[in-house]
Amino acid sequence: MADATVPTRRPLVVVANRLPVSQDDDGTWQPSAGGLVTAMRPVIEEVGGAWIGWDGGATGVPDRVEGFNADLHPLPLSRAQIQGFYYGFSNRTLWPLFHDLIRTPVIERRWWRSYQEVNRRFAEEAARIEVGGEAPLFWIQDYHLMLAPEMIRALHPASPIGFFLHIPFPPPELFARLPWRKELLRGLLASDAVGFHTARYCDNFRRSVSRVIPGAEVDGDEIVLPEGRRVRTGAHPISIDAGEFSELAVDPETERELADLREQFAGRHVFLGVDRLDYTKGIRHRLEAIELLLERNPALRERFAFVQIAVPSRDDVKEYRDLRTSVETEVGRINGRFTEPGGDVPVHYLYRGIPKPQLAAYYRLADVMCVTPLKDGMNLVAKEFVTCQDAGEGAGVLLLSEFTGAALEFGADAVACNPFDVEGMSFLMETCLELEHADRRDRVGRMSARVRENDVYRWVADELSLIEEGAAARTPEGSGTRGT
Ligand code: GDG
Repeated sequence: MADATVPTRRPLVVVANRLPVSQDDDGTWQPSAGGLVTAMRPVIEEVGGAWIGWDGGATGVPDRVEGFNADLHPLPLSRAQIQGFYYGFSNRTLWPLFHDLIRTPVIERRWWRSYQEVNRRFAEEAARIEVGGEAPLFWIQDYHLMLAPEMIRALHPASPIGFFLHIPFPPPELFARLPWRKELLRGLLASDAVGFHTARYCDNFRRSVSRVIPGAEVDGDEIVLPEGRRVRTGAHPISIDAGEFSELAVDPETERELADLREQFAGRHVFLGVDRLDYTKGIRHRLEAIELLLERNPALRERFAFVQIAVPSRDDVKEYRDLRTSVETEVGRINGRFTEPGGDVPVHYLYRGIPKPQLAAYYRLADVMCVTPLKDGMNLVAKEFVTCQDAGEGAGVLLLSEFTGAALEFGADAVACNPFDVEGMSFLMETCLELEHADRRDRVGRMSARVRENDVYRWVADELSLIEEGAAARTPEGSGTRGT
């Protein structure tokens, strides 16, 4: 854990699409394994607080779980709200629009109404929260809840409010296509601070504000609204708990899994992909590049395996079902083309999530990790890979799309690729195999050091500091103008 102190003494209320708990097969509830929850645990341990999230259809969510010092506020949603707010506006309108229109965003007024209605429900739940005497700090997460800051502000005028966007913020020309662009920006601008992964997304947001909100001006990192209130913006790349992944990488269970995998893939160059099955992740383009690689290099075919772990995602949405069909068709085609009788298939496709020790074993096994999204806010898989490789003294190569947030952090230590250039990507796959061992090892070491320095605890600390600073400037004693 990087050296970061907790920058707030207030109770923390996280408002996110999902709750931070999950249920085991035996029915017991525990904190979820995701990065956001891991990062928040130590902070919440110290200051206490609450977490508001959609219950995901689960019943019997407890008020609290062991090991997580926050009251849980599960929100049930109706079937119509799940369709309109979640699958509709969040995942068929905002998701493609914010990922550079890789698919065409669908504009539906009834989804927008549902989005407003559900954001209001989150805000009303926030208004009910009682966490001791001091005004809590509200931290709202991600694109599902962009209206919530304004709605919460109306109910909690004194509280610091912050928002963090986990996906890219698009350039103003693309954002302008949304009929409700002004409403979304007004929703966000009620925050004291709005955080993004990269300076580019931050800049896109500020430029959209100055185009769309009459009288709003950009002053350095701040936005000055017509009424004089200032909103901070900041670029804080999310990360992982590097210590946890370093330990996991050499855990006895991981070592056992790794020994099995090494036996199974003996004598082969292993290429790996780990993604939610999402059209932003560039899985189709990656498969096409692999096909070209094998086509050009007959001698490689017997010494090659590509493992794609594809975690099922949003399969209620047509675009995702279509993607699954096309990926599986492509896998079948490549295997049909290059498998020899009695030989192994070149593409091993797993349509499921796997347990963490097995995931860490794959990260250690891989000679080339293919992180090739067409667009990705950050991409934590890249950070997990270099951390596990380094802990296991590996020399795996990271092939990394320049359209990920992570590319900015790793610079030339990753092999940068443009996934739209499929043929170019297939040549870079060869380059990855040609790098000297010492060079590969040095690259892994440098990338892993960067993840350690900028781990997820640093991200939380930086974000909370920005929110506290923004709120301090809004109060009468602060330097800024008093706000709403
Ligand atoms: C969004 C943004 C941003 C994957 N397969 C398995 C598994 N995973 C875990 C990985 C990683 C996480 O899922 C995926 O995180 P990513 O960052 O790669 O991608 P998104 O889900 O699209 O996340 C993204 C992120 O939010 C955070 O702000 O980086 O840009 O799109 O942690 O380890 N975990 C297990 N088994 C699997 O098979 N256990």
